[in-house]
Amino acid sequence: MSTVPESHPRYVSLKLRDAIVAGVDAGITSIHGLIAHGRGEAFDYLIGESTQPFAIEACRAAAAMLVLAKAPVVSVNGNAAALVPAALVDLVRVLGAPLEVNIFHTSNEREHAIRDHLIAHGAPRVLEPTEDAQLTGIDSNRRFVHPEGIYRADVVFVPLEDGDRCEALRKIGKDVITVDLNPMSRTARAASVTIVDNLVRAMPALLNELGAVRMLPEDEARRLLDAYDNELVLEAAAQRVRTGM
Ligand code: PTJ
Repeated sequence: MSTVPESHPRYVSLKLRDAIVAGVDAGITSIHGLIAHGRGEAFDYLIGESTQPFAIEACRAAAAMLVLAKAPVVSVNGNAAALVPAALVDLVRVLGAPLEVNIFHTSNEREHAIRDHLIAHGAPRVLEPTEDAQLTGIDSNRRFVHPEGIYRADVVFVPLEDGDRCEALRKIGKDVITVDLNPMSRTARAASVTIVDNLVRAMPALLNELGAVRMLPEDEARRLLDAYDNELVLEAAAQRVRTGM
């Protein structure tokens, strides 16, 4: 681990790098995850490294979607597991939903390591991919899912998604909530709700909105979700990237 002093102006960003590097060292995060993180950093820098109103709006809609879901599931890859394991566990505890390990870069060892890491953080139930249930329209390792998780889910929360699977999940009728710092990515555009924010800030914001939305009557949560427009949110995020406003 680096010995970055707290007074360093890039302290938080450097600590996040440490977390991703530690994930790679622990066999949780793919080496490619370092590159993905760097892409995220660049966009985070452009949006001002803070949670913007368009992200809060998306978190509120995501909370409504999760509260209204019949069978929600939280899909976890190597980057998410390294950055926010405890918050992912908090989320599934509130929802009574399973966590499901689902990674792009094929590795059984890494799947088990992610599962064990989540369990060590208190996860009540962690599903792993199976060959019994496969998603259609996707060729990567991400097609292998669990019959009681992603396969039967109506809403999939999947931070740092890849565009292919997001599109495939939407095509088979599932709603997808993603967290992606790039508002122009294929995932961001294909998802039902896109939270354009760093995952480490998006998780507490989502949990906060979930606390409030859970208290609403069902029809109010539905109204909130119906009024949400992901295209407008992405437009606001893209404008922030382009202009800083
Ligand atoms: O563990 P695996 O095998 O499933 O691999 C996971 C990664 C993330 C390596 C894989 O899904 C991948 O290659 O992702 P991409 O296609 O590089 O996309 C990553 C997206 O996430 C990019 O649009 C980044 O801007 C964004 N991103 C990176 N870090 C963060 C982020 N978005 C939110 N919060 C972050 N911390």
